[in-house]
Amino acid sequence: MIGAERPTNPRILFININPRPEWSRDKTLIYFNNGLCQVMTHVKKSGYNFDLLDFSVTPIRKDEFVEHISQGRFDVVAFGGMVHTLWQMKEIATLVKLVSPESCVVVGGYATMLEKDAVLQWTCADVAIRGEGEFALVDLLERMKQGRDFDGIPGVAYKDREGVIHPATIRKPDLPLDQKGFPEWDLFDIEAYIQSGSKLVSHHLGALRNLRFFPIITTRGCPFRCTFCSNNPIIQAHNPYRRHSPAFVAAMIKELHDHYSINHFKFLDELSFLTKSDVELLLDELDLLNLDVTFEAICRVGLFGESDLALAQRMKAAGFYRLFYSLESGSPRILQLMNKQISIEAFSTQKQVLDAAGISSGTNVIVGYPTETEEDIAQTFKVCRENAILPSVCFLLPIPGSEIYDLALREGYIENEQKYIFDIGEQQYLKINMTDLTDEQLYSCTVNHLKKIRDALSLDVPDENLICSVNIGGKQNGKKTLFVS
Ligand code: B12
Ligand code: SF4
Repeated sequence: MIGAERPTNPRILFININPRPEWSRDKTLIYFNNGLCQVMTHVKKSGYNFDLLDFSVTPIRKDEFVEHISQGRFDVVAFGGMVHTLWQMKEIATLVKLVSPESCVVVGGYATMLEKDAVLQWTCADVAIRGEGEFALVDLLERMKQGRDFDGIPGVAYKDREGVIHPATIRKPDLPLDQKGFPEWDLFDIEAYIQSGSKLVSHHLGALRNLRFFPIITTRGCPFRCTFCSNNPIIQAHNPYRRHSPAFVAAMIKELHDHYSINHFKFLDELSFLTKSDVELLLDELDLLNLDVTFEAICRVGLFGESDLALAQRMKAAGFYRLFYSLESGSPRILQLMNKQISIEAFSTQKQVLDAAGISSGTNVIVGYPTETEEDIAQTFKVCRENAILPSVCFLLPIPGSEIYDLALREGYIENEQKYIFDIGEQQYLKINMTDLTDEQLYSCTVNHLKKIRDALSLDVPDENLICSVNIGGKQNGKKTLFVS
């Protein structure tokens, strides 16, 4: 409990939630949690010891979890997650407080960005760390050692012993990114992640070679404000778009290559490259490394114009295998409503330039934007068909923080926020239909368009995988389970 007498060396347990509990290292893919790893790295560097329960690598039964908590007598139990994992965070917090009421439950990650201290109101968590967690958590541990409360620690909202919530605004970044250093990847069972990821990526990319895949973070934030994305002005003010220096990224790649034999890197950024100069500067560093590795990264439509073939070819030579850039819609009207700030012509040009350079393209489209008609949807898939690309598809899902979420609230699509958020599910499921079309019309017209593209491209994708390329589990409104039985 906050304010209680504190031990000089808090016993700390980190939990890595598996965002898709139905996924496991054997069945599909588990994604390395770079954010939590970064936090744990800093806590370790600051002189603290801790345990880790990694539900992604080792799913456990509820009774095993309860036993672990009751035996461990932890002073701090810390975990993070997206809004989409709030239901799991709630369940864990409830169990921990039940078994070990004196433990301080600390939560972090995107879920804490919810307004009105929702994460503290709606769960048994004691502390919500809002924004980057590395330094905030260490500040909190220091206060605990001193037996003091958490007032005034930037980004730390908490409940006091009386249950009164002390709010906090989102913490500003503490250091220039490079100064945070590399995550200590082997605080986790990194080999389990490499094995699991490589299997899926090989499947998608068509057995490249003895592939060893790992995701890396090279930037934070995104400067754009698409209306469906949770990147809003408040988050952006505290999580401005920043990039690691090219030298840092290259050194990180070399470290992962030399120590863990990683040879395929996925940049898991919101936006890996904003400008051509970002690309060029990284390529200069990668040229110096001269490693036999491949990459996938994220950019936006419009990065490569007609005159940029040479740059794309240079990227290909450096190992860039695939670039993701989202079209989202083929209807100029809908693109404008989305504030996407791209053009369809630029999408086509970029696809052609990358094709010519031998770089594969991945794109996403969103179906179900307010006012969208069957004609708009047809336009979207026409653009995809003409550009010979089978898109991944999301149905518009109002995510807290986004303009679309506010609209969905205002227009009564979301009646009970708490219930909606705990059951939010994923964008591959049609949850809220904000168009004038019926659910059936939206769904069937999407699938029909996808079938046509698949057939035109002679792709071997079963009907049931056209929207969800892999089974993401957790069916809409289905029963969700956090622990294994
Ligand atoms: C990897 C990833 C995933 C992985 C999960 C990885 C994992 N093991 O958790 C997978 C592929 C499963 C995934 C799925 C989805 N994702 Co995702 N994902 C990401 C991605 C690309 C990278 C995350 C990352 O590593 N960031 C870098 C690290 C350094 O930042 P961070 O995680 O925020 O961590 C910092 C702080 O948040 C905090 N912190 C984090 N954890 C903790 C824990 C503690 C204890 C503390 C104190 C602090 C703390 O400190 C960290 C260091 O500064 C982000 C985009 C991005 N680049 O952030 C999207 C992102 C997080 N995902 C997003 C979305 C929308 C989804 C999906 C809903 C998409 C869909 N299919 O519908 C699903 C939901 C899945 C589910 N069932 O929950 C949104 C978040 C929405 C939100 N507001 O919550 C993001 C921001 C992308 C976006 N711009 O839309 N995702
Ligand atoms: S959708 Fe992509 S480009 Fe748009 S704000 Fe979100 S991260 Fe940035």
